[in-house]
Amino acid sequence: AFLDNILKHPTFREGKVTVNFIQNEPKLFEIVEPKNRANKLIEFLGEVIVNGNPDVKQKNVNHVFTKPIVPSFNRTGGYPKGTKDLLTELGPEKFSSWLKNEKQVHFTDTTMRDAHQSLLATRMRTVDMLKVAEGYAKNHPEIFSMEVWGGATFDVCLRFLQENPWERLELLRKAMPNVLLQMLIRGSNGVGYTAYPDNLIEKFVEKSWETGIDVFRIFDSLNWMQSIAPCIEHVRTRTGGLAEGSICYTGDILDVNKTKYNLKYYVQLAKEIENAGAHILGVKDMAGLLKPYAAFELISALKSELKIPIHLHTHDTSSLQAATYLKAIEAGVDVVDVAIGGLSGLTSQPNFNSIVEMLRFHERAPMLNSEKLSEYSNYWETVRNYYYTFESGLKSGTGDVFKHEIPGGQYSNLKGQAIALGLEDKFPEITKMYSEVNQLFGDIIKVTPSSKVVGDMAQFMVSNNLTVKDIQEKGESISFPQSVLSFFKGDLGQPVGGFNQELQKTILKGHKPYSERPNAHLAPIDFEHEFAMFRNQFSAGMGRELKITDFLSYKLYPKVFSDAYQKHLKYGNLMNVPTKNFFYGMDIGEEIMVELDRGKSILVSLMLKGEPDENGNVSIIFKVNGQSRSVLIRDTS
Ligand code: 3PY
Ligand code: ZN
Repeated sequence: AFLDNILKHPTFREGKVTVNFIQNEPKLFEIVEPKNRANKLIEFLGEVIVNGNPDVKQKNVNHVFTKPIVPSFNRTGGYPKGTKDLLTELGPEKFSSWLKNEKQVHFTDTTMRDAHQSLLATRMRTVDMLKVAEGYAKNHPEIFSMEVWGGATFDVCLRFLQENPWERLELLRKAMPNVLLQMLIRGSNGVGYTAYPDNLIEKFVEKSWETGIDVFRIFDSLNWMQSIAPCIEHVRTRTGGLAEGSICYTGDILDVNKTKYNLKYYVQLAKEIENAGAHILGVKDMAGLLKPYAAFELISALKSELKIPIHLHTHDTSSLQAATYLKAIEAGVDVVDVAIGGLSGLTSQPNFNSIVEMLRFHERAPMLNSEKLSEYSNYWETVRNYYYTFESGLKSGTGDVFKHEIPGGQYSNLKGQAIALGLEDKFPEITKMYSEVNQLFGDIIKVTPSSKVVGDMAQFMVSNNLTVKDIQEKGESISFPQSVLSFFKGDLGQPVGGFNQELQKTILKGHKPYSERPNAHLAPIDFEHEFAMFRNQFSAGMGRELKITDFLSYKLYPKVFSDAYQKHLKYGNLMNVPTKNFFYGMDIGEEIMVELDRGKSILVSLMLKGEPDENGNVSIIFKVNGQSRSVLIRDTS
């Protein structure tokens, strides 16, 4: 193992060894006990069986799981040509013109990103996506794009699922080589909640493209061009993909009393995005506030003022948004975002299957196999059942969204947080406070991360029994949440119309705000040097050598990455553990097959679970490939 440490060491590999190498590198003497992967796996399963998965707050022991049926597809034949092939053939500029000239309306399927981010707190695991990815791409090559990455998925993969988000993307790319893969990127905030150095975002975009992303939906949480434009430029210069610069929609353009975000404002912003070099304009209605008649006006205006195609995104929180799509389609929208039936509706996107039916016999009807779409809806409906613990509890659409304006993706999280803090009964109060905070802040665009600031403030006020008046009158004596301080300092950029300056003073208490791009304050990354240090710090690897993409994960989420790394050392790769067992453990007598490495699977069954001994340790006996193995787990529950 010592020799192995030397051979794996970056200094050795780069041939830069000096006479003091061994003396100067104490890490070489750290001999990690080579723990067999099967042992690591049963250690993990034992832990979940005894103490539960810490991410699962409520487990229903009587929950019934049924096996999802994977729709049939041609396993041996090749992939029919799709939009990815077309992009390769035409390049981004010509592709954009092709899209604009299409008569039929096109679709982005958000099932593997926004749908579960909005309904199931982003917990969908790669293993459940991979079961249907190939078949879906073969059965539905007419789809414009599959949104599979970015937004909150990056963080959640590492933080809660013990998955490598880059590996997810790589595998999905392999399974769906013919259709465009799409991601959501928060401008200068990347896939995080704060600003990062420009060259980090640039490298991130480059590696995302190399790993599999074709369409980059770029937005800024305050609609700030200074954050959107550089990201469009990264896509144009570092990739061969499509830059979809996006406007975030809030308010109501039909309301003549609301003058801040009116039609003129959106058209102007859209033109700036087009001028910055976007290949497509995204209209990102993150809270589902774009009503049908407003959609007709907005899309008509954008279609006549812009040369690039328009891609509309919404959330069906109010249950009205199918009508919005109908009017947008009549107004000439080029692409709309939908989620497959079983994961659609409410805070997710409108129902793909139903929208296809809505358009049947219409002149812009898509060419899609609706029978097959139904089979996929059934698959996802059954899979969804495995994630019951992450459901938000929302049962019907709500017209209140037009008042509180909470983005779909935040709604389920906020509800979950309220439950965790024992504030469930105060949820209506929190949503009301959310809208009051928004007004107090000057009516800002609310989408990750600015929406988190408003949410944090609303929760803070409700839990401390504070009113807006209290903030205005006694704000000097209140210490505000960190995200609120940071926002008023300028860390997320500048809101439309600037900050409420009086409130800014009260909140910052003498700290000076700034109005330049937050990234301008951040030192660029020295990739060569820092990547070498990173490899040194995490020298045991993750069953493989660490790559530049791991380094990017680390730079975006240092603590989350370090924790995931530690867990990986302890438990190994958990990506292929079936979802039921990953979240809820195993039943006595249950037998599962887990792929440890490509092509290498083991059969694990749970034989016996003992009672805690006097030290609180529980003995668990498994059968692994027919041989008994036991683990001792401390009961900390
Ligand atoms: C995200 O930023 O993750 C979003 O989905 C915003 O709507
Ligand atoms: Zn969304």
